[in-house]
Amino acid sequence: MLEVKESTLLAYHLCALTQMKANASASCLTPAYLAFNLRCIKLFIIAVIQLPLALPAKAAQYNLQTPATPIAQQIYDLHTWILLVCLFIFVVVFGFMFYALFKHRKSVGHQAANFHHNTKIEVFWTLIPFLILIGIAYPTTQTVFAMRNMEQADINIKVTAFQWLWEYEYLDQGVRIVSNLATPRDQIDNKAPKGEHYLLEVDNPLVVPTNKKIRVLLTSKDVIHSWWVPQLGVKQDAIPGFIHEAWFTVEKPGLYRGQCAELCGVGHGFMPIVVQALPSDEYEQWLATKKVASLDAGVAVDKTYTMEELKAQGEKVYAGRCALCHQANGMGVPGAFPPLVDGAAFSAGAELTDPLEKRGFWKNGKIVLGPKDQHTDIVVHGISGTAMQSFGQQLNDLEIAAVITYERNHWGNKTGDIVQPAEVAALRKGAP
Ligand code: HEC
Ligand SMILES: [Cu+2]
Repeated sequence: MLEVKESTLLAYHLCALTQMKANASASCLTPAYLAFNLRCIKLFIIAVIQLPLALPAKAAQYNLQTPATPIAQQIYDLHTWILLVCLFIFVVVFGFMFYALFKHRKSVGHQAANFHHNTKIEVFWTLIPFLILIGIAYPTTQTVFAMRNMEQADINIKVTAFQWLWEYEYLDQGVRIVSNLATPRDQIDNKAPKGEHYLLEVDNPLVVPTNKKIRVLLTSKDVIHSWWVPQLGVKQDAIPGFIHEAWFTVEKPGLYRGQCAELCGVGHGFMPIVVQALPSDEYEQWLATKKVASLDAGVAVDKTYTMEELKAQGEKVYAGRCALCHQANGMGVPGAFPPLVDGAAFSAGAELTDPLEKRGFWKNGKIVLGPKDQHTDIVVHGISGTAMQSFGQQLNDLEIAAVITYERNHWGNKTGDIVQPAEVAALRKGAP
C-alpha cells in the first residue's frame, strides 16, 4: 500500500492541481510542475490498482481465523454465507427504499396510490423470507449435526478445567498432562516487553495426531469454564458435575491456540489452550515417552530423595501450579491468596481468614507453617469453599512431596523438614 507520506503528498497535489485549474493559472504549465503532477497521477493509479489487492489481506484481519478442521471450515462458510444473505437483503431493501423515496417524491408531483389488497405481493413477501430462512436453516442444521456427531472417535481425551489451568487425560492410554500458562510473569507485570504469543502460550500443549477424530470430554473441578480453540471450530463449556463432548480432526500439523471463554475468576485471562497437531508417527513417539514418564513417577514412590532433589523438583511444581495465586516470592496477594512465608502478615475477609484460623496455622494475622502432615493434607485435599483446590488428583506423590519440601525450606522458611513421596502415599491411603 501507499505510504502515509505519499498519500498526503498525493492529496496535497491533487488539491493544488484543482486550485490552479480553477485559477486558470499559467504557472501549472512549467515543466517542473508538470513532472510533479505526473508523479501525483502515477501515485493515484498505483493506489487504485493496489486497493483491491490489499483488501482481502485487510479483511482477513477482521474475519474468523483460518479454519484447520472440516467443522471449522463449515462454520466459516456458514458465516460467510449468512453474511452475504444479510448483505443482499440490505442492498435490496435499502435500494428499493431509496428508489421509492426518490421516484415518488412530492416535488415531482407524485400522487399516492390508494389500494388495500394485493394478493400477489402478499404471497411474494411471505414466500421470500420463508425461502431465505430455509436457505439459512438448512446448512446451519447440517453443521450443528456434524458437530454433534461423536461416532467412531479414534482418540478420547478428558479435559478438566481448573481455576486456572487445563488438565488433559488420554483415556485408555494412562497419560495425563497438565497445561499451564507459560508467559513469564514479567511480561504480565509490564516489566518486560510482551512476546508474540502473550497469554496464548502454555508449558505442555495438548498433543494430538493429524487426520484422526479426537473426541474431547469436558468437565470442570470448580466453576464454569469454556474450552475454545477457534481454528478447530470447538467452543464448549466445561461445567462442574457435567460432561460435555466435542470433537475435531486436524488436517495440518501445527500449533493452534485458544483461551478459556467463560469468565471464571481473576485468572480467567491466564488459562490459554494450545493444541499441537503432529503427524501420526511423531504422535506415537510422543505418547511413548509420556507413558514412560508416568511410569517413572509411579515407581519413584519407594525411593528416598534428598532435600536438594526435592527442592529442585518442588520449585518447578510451585512455579507451574502455585505461583499464580501464592506468587513466585511466596508473598501471596493481600485479601485473596495468603503468603506462604513464615511470619508474613495476611489481611483478608472472614471467609478466608476463618478457615485459616480454624486450622490453627494462622497466628496474630501472620501465616506460620503448621505440622508437615497437616500441610500435606491441605495440598492433597485443598480447603473446601476457597480457591485452594485439592491437588491430590492433579499431582503425583513425588510432585506433592517436592512442592511441600520446597515451601517449607525456601524464602527464609527454615523448618528443615523433608517430605518423602511415601509419606504422601500413606496420607492418601489413610484419608481417601
Ligand atoms: C487458585 C489459587 C491457588 C492456587 C493455585 C494455590 N493456592 Fe494455596 N491457597 C489459596 C487460598 C485462597 C488459600 C487460603 C484458603 C483459606 O482461606 O483457608 C490457600 C492456602 C494454602 C495453604 C495454607 C496456608 C496456611 O498457612 O494455612 C497452603 C500450605 C497452600 N495454599 C499451598 C499451596 C500449594 C503447595 C499450591 C500449589 C501446589 C497452592 N497452594 C496453589 C489459593 C491457591
Ligand atoms: Cu476458565
